[in-house]
Amino acid sequence: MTEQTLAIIKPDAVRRNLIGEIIRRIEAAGLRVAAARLLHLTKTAAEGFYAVHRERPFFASLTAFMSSGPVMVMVLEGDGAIVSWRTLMGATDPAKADAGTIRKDLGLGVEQNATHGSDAPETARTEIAYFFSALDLVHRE
Ligand code: 3AN
Repeated sequence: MTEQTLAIIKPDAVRRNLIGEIIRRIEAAGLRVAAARLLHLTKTAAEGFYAVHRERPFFASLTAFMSSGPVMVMVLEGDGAIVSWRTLMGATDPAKADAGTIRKDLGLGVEQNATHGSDAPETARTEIAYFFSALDLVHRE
């Protein structure tokens, strides 16, 4: 089933000039970029995005990191895009991620782990709407 998911190239990866390398992997896996934007989140915008993690001990540090430099937010589209993108990223902790995944190859640690991806259809809808309006999305064959 064709799905959409939200992907973020996090500040650690943008800082290391890895935007192209990450999009290369996305396209090589058969996922299509349906919308993309480079932006620098404010601390408040990062807190809004990660609101479900508000009570977690790493919330302050995570939102400070996510607002520390530009991020690239994207909508990815394709068959089973949510799981495909999470598989391509690998486990949250790069040390535990499978060989060949983005986080294993490019992640620096559990916080600076290069990318974000929605974990379920409902989350994907909410996260896409946080950054994009319907008019921003292109439909591709
Ligand atoms: P995922 O992004 O793999 O779905 P979540 O939802 O558990 O992982 O965590 C959201 C984000 O919070 C992660 N991408 C990671 O950057 C950060 N994070 C998770 N666990 C920790 C931790 N123990 N310390 C610091 N940051 C963390």
